[in-house]
Amino acid sequence: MEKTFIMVKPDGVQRGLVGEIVARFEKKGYQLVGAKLMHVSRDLAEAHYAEHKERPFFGELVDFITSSPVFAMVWAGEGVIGTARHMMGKTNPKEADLGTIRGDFGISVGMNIVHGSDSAESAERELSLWFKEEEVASYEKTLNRWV
Ligand code: RTP
Ligand code: MG
Repeated sequence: MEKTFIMVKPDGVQRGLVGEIVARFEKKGYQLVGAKLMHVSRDLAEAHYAEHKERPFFGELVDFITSSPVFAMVWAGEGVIGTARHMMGKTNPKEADLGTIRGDFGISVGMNIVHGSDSAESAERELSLWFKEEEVASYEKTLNRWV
């Protein structure tokens, strides 16, 4: 089953949006198979955002993601990587459609509430970075036949 890494960023946790975001993925029909509230080390933040190392906002991005706990999750289901990105909306909340997480709750690009893997390769890389094998559950979701 396809899996992706989704994270409620520090602004989302501080604003009490964890439940709202979990609910959106649950209601869509996806399956939660891993979750933890955690402080992010600088090493993990830098590894996670390695593709942006040369960008001018890299330092701020690492400062932000390590500033307060995040809620890291693994979601599973058909097409979950791409569909989760649609559900999150565009990177800049000012351009994100209403009805998406960033469009409904975000204002600035630096604090855009949620992260989601952007491809199968990113999902594989990020899941191995953030979750140990034993932290990801495998269980039958019997309602799967309805969605
Ligand atoms: P994310 O990785 O956090 O899910 O976001 P994304 O794929 O939609 O966007 P990405 O290009 O990977 O950028 C990562 C994060 O960097 C911050 N950013 N700031 N100041 C800026 O111009 C700028 N551009 C990007 C955003 O917080 C973005 O989520
Ligand atoms: Mg990204």
